[in-house]
Amino acid sequence: MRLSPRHPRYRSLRVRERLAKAHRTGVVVPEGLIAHGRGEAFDYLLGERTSPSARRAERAAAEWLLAARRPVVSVNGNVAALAAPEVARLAAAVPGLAVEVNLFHRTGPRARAIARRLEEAGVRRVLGVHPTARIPGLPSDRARVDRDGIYRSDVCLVPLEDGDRAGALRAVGKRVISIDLNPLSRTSLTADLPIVDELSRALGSIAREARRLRRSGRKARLLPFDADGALASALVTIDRRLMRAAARRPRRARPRARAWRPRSRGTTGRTRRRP
Ligand code: PTJ
Repeated sequence: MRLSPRHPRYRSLRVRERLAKAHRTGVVVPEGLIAHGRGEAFDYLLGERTSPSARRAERAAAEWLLAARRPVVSVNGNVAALAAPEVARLAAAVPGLAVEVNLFHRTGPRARAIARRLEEAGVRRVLGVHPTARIPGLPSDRARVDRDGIYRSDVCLVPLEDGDRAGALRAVGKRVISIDLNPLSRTSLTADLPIVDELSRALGSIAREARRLRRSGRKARLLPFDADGALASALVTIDRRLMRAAARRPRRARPRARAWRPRSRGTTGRTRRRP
């Protein structure tokens, strides 16, 4: 199907098209399409732009990744399909950032296809295709990780994560940065630094902030972050937007009600009996 750039939802339709194609090539699982729909709904409610609070979280995330001894970004099918170039740019902006494939619905061919996609986008070394260690306390395939990547990392960036793994990573002492448009998801509630923003916007912004910080020459630090405040702020943004939309409703043009007239006898062929 040819999409017109004049369509009001052109960008969103293009993204969907990209995901559907990635599903056909085996990079994205059907569950990933559903997850995207949920993300889209929250992005709609958040105004489809990065809020000032999300921007602050992205700045803090850049600082954490630069201050980390062994930072890592975890990549699943949706992330590879939607933002492989942004992952490559982030890896270039944060020296030592490991890029690791980590899948909930894991198969060898999928892991290899995702790694290929990342390499084509410019990532030099992709970990996680042949997992060499396990995160304890996780029953899913998400537990299978690379010893040189997630296993030894101190700061993990986990976009579009599930709550169980975010919890398991924290339980083994890692600092978890999440990217998830749903401020009520278990991942957002569990992460040390939840970023409530769309994936490509968030990754792009973290890379920009990391470059800026490096240029400034200031030493990056693992500063405390108010996770509850960031989530509350996202909920307030949604609440305000809904309240504003509700207040606008009565001013919308409504079709004028037509005055009721009894049907003439001729139209239906039925006559009404008088009592
Ligand atoms: O590729 P796999 O096998 O590892 O599977 C990946 C999925 C995404 C299917 C798996 O991780 C999953 O089931 O995720 P969940 O539990 O549905 O969580 C995904 C979260 O990401 C949801 O809370 C969505 O709101 C959010 N989300 C979806 N798309 C975006 C997003 N957040 C930011 N940007 C998006 N584009």
